Amino acid sequence: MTNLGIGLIGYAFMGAAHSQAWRSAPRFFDLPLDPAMTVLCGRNADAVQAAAGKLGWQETETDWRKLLTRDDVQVIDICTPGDSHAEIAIAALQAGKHVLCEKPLANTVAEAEAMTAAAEAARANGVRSMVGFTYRRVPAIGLARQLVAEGKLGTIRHVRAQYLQDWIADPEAPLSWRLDKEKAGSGALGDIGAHIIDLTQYITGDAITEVSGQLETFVKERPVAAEHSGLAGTAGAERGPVTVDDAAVFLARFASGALGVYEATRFATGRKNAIRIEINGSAGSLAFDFEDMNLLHYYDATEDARTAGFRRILATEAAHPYVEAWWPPGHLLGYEHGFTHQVVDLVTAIADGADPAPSFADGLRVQRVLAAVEASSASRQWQEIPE
Ligand code: SOE
Repeated sequence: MTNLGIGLIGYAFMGAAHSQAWRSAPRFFDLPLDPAMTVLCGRNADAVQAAAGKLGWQETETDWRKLLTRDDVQVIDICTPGDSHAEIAIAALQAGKHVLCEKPLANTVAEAEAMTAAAEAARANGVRSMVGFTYRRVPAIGLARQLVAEGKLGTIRHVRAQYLQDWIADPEAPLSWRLDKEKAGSGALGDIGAHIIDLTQYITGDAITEVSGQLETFVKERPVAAEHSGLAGTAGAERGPVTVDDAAVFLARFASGALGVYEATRFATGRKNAIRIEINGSAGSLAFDFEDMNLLHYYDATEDARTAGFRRILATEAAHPYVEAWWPPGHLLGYEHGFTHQVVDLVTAIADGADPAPSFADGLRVQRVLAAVEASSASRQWQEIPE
C-alpha cells in the first residue's frame, strides 16, 4: 500500500491527540493509504525529540518550513496555537501538501479568508484541506445529524448549545497561551464556542445568519506560568493580563427561522468538558452531553402520549457512524476516537480525490460567527453573518 507521509507541527495536548489518531487509524480501519508518522516538528530540539520518542514519530525537525521541502511528507498537520495557522497552512498548501489544521481555523476572519482562498487554489491541483472540528466525529453526533436529515425532528424551532469547562475558575490558575489574544485570537469564544457553532450547524444542516452576544473576562490578571503544557501549569510569582474572554453567551437566528441560545465558558465550576446540545423540532427532540458522549437522547413526538418519553440511545452499535471498526456494542468509545475518525476521513478523501469536511470554507463560516459575536458584544447590537 502507498505510504502517506505525515508531518505534525506541535506536540502538546493537541499534538498528542493527533499522534494517537495517526497511530490508531490504520490499526482499526482499512485505510486506502498507509499513514507514516514521518516527522514531528517543534522549536525546542530536545523537547521535540523526547516527544517524538514518546508519541511514535520517526524523525524530528525544528523549523516547519523544512517539512514543506521534504518529498516524504504529503500531509501537514497543524497543532500549533492559532497565531501561526494562517502562515503555515498557506505555505503548506502552496507547496502542494494536504493540510489538516486545528480549530478555530484562524485568529481573524481576514486570515481565515486567505486560508480559504489558498485551499481553493490548491484544490484545483488535487491538494486537500480540512479543519479539525473533531466532535463531529463522535458517533452519537453523527447519529444526531442522520436523524435530523431523515426528518425525524420535523421543523427545527430551538437549538440550545453549551460548552462548559472550569479549568480557570480558580483566579490563581496561571496564564497560558489560551488566555493570550495575540496567540489564541479569543478565549472561550473561539476555543470552545467554535465547537458548538460548528456542531449545531453540522447537526441541523442549517446556517446561523445573525447573532447578539456578550463576552466577559471575570479574572483580568493571573500568575504567569512558571511552566505549562496543554492546560496544566504551575504558577510563578509574577502576574500578567488576561487578554481574552473567559465566557461568551449569545443568541442566534438560523436561516430556517430556528432560534439558538449559546454559552461557552471556562467558569462552569464542576463541568469539565460538557458539550450540551438540545434541539427541539415539531416532530421530536435530541439531547447530547459530551460528558456522557456515547449516549444520544431522542424524543419522538409522534408516539402515543402515554408511553412517549426521551429514549436513551447507546450509540455503540455497528450501525452507528464509525463504530463497526471498534468494539462490540456497549464497549464505550472516548475522546480520542473523534481524532482517529478525523484521520480516517481525511486519508479516505485524499485517496478518493474528494473534498474532506469540514473544509476551510466551513472553518471560515465559523470564524465569521465568532467575529460577529465579538462585534455584537462591543456594539451591543445584533450582527449579521456575511455570506
Ligand atoms: C481547551 O479548552 C480544549 O482543549 C480545547 O482547545 C479543545 O478544542 C476542546 O476540545 C477541549 O478543550
